[in-house]
Amino acid sequence: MTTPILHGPNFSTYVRTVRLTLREKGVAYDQDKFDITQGCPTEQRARHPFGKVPALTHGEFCLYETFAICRYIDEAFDGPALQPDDPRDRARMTQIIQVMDNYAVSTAAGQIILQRILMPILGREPNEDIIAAALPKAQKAFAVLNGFIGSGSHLVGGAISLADLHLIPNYHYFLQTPEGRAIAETSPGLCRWWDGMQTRPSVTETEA
Ligand SMILES: N[C@@H](CCC(=O)N[C@@H](CS)C(=O)NCC(=O)O)C(=O)O
Repeated sequence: MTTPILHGPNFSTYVRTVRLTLREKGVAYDQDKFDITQGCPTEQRARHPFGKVPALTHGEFCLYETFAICRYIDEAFDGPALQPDDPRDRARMTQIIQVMDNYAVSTAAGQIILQRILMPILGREPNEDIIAAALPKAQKAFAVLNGFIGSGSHLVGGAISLADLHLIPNYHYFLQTPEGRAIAETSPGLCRWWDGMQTRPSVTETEA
């Protein structure tokens, strides 16, 4: 089989989810790490009409959208299964990923991470009004994610799945903000989950 190529830089949370998936699966890959902060390169726009990262090419096949890419990697390559067999668990995994994308990443954690981490890197002050507006949404979203973990150590069932691999990059950045740490302190499920995740080789090797 041809070696897949991952297009996108390491600092991107979505790119990291694909890297985590490739590493957990044991798939060798090449990476094209252009800097999207300088604008989306023309070649990437040809792969991704919305001008975002990541994209994956595998021979003639080209794919964008992180969940679709991760499912493809899990289903097209040998290695440990990263999606549950049980239809209800698999549906729950998809639900959790959509909760993250729609309620945690774009609306809440994404805003706080952007203001607390990216703005200072760019030499700008964080906008406290944006953070204050995002915080209740982040609290709600992470309370829901904490509830999915319950008394276990994974988001779904007893094994790592694509749901965990979607949460790791955002949670890791979020813990670097005071708001994220405050949420973690009152979320025992998320703390237990992170204790189990943070020492996995896939996680330590993909840290941006
Ligand atoms: N729905 C997309 C979201 C991808 C996304 O938002 N990627 C960010 C980086 S983490 C990006 O490309 N941002 C650049 C931009 O929006 O211009 C997916 O699941 O892959």
